[in-house]
Amino acid sequence: MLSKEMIEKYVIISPEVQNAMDKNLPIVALESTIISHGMPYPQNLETALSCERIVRENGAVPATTAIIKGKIRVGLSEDEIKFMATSKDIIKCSRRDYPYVVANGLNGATTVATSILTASLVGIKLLVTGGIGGVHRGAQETFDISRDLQELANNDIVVVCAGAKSILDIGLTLEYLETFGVPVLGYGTDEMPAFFTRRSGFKLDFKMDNVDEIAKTAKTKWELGLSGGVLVGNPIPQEAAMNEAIINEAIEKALVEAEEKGIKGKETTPFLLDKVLKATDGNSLKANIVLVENNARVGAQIARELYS
Ligand code: PSU
Ligand code: MN
Repeated sequence: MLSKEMIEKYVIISPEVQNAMDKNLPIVALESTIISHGMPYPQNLETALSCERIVRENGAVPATTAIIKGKIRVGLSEDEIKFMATSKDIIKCSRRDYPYVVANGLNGATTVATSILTASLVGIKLLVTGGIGGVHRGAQETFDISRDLQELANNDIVVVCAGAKSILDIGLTLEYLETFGVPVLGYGTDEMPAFFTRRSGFKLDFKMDNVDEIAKTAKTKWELGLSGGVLVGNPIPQEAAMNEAIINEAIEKALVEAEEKGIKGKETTPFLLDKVLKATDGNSLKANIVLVENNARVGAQIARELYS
């Protein structure tokens, strides 16, 4: 955690989140890259607001993270969320970009990596996202491994996601997490979910049917001095899950197009997300919204156990 002095210098915590911190109420951090770069307007705005509402309805306080005019923000107002959803000059901000964006008074959307980092600066223990970044397909050649995995490994936080998209190499992503000691818990499943679909074919070691088991695992990890994160794979609700063949075809095509166009680095994930969305006539966007909202609900429930 940052010292009080450094929090004052660099961070603005919203009154609602500050009040929750003072009273030790459950807090759920939410990322902002999904708002600025992961979904089109107006669904990005609607989803960001509905996730905040769902977190509140489930007894926790939402803390959307971002960098606005160089200030690290924990908890945004509705107007600020709208700004993140509509402004064109928002940098997708990973750890590498973070000090530059802050030092130069710029606007940054926090990825899972920098949302974890931001949450940890102020001591928040849980983050909700849609899908995490991971080891990209072909990473053996490109070295493209999302910073999300390292931040997850290095910070004491529970991250709730709907698994990883098969734009990534899910098997290698799980291997990487194992190397860095991150438990991956399947909520009601014994497989790593694949974001748009409930199954990926990759088995998880731990299936948990109750949120208190998840909170207990995280607490035990930290009490034992085993610092670092815990990843929860929460499958998309059955009724919203996509047809596996259709989504896989869209992903394969998007990967070929990215290769042909020479898309690299931080552009890769937003490029693939956009192509998949277009190839599925917007159906993938509907699925995406349902799964994020579902994560917000489960995340708030886990947070309540964590803080109890
Ligand atoms: N996966 C999604 N939607 C997203 C992202 C990932 O299904 O919006 C975003 C998240 O913010 C994640 C980031 O942290 O992309 C990963 O980017 P990269 O692969 O460049 O590390
Ligand atoms: Mn990358």
